[in-house]
Amino acid sequence: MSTFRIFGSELSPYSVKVRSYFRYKNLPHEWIPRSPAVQAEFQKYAKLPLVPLVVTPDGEGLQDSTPILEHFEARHRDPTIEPEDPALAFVAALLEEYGDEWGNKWMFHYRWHYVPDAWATAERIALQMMGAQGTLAVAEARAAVAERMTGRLGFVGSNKRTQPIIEASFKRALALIEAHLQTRPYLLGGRPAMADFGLWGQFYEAATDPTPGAIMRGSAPKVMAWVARMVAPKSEGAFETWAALAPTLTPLLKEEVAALFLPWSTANAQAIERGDKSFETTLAGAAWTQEPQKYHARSLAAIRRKHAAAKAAPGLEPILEESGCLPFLA
Ligand SMILES: N[C@@H](CCC(=O)N[C@@H](CS)C(=O)NCC(=O)O)C(=O)O
Repeated sequence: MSTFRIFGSELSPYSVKVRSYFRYKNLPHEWIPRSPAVQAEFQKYAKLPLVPLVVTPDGEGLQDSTPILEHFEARHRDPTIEPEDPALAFVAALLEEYGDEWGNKWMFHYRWHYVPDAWATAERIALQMMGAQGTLAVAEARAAVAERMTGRLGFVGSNKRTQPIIEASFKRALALIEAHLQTRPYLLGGRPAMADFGLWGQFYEAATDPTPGAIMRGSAPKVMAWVARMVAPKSEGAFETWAALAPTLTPLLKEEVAALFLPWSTANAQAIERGDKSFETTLAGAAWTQEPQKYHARSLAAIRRKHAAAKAAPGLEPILEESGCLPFLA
């Protein structure tokens, strides 16, 4: 098989997610850090100015990490990241979506809200982009990146009012996943699933940043081991059954996905439909306000389509009902 090219960044959760997937599937690939030196080549294939971009040996450009994983999963099944049980496969897709869309708020908030985190990350991005051009170019780029990215905090919904909700959610998810990973190497058992790739990208980035990294190292050794494992995941066994996973996975669905992520995503999509410039909602009893995020309305529609297709799967409705997810998906 010829080689795929992945244009990405070590600092981009969606890029490292796709790279880990390629490693797990043993798909031959070249990792190309995005920089001005590769910009012309990047633009030849990219429809959007976003990483990751996968270029196939036939010269097709693929973007958006979830469809990218689905594209390759349809063509290279073995080892599959999709559990045979369709109910579990939907839970994995829902957790991937939660990681991609809500987990990104933890990552982005900690990275650009706290000054040491912002400067550390801006330095790493500047080195990747401008390292070849010398110290002065790196220093200038670092300042520009820090200013641009801290200015974007509001886009993901990080502001004075939402800060406590985002930080409490990060710590809660971390504790729940820490409990869940006590007896298994991956979220659904002995091998990685869609859920691992989505959630891991965000935790991997958080682990490299000073503030959330310290929280993770201080409180979640199993999550840290999973973060390391997922850099180049290997199958260590079979997927578990829902019955085995439920005791420690239901709390994550209940307290995070149903209590925060799905109501947020629904309120966001409604605000876009109304054409509102900002929206307010209540998440688990706390007030949330932000300007709507366009992309997320599309991904909510996508997860609802996946739910409609999986609806008849034995055992799925009770899982979603018990956890409180169902009303947001129907
Ligand atoms: N939904 C997309 C998100 C991609 C994305 O937001 N990429 C960010 C980096 S994490 C990006 O390229 N931002 C533009 C930039 O940094 O210039 C995916 O899953 O691939």
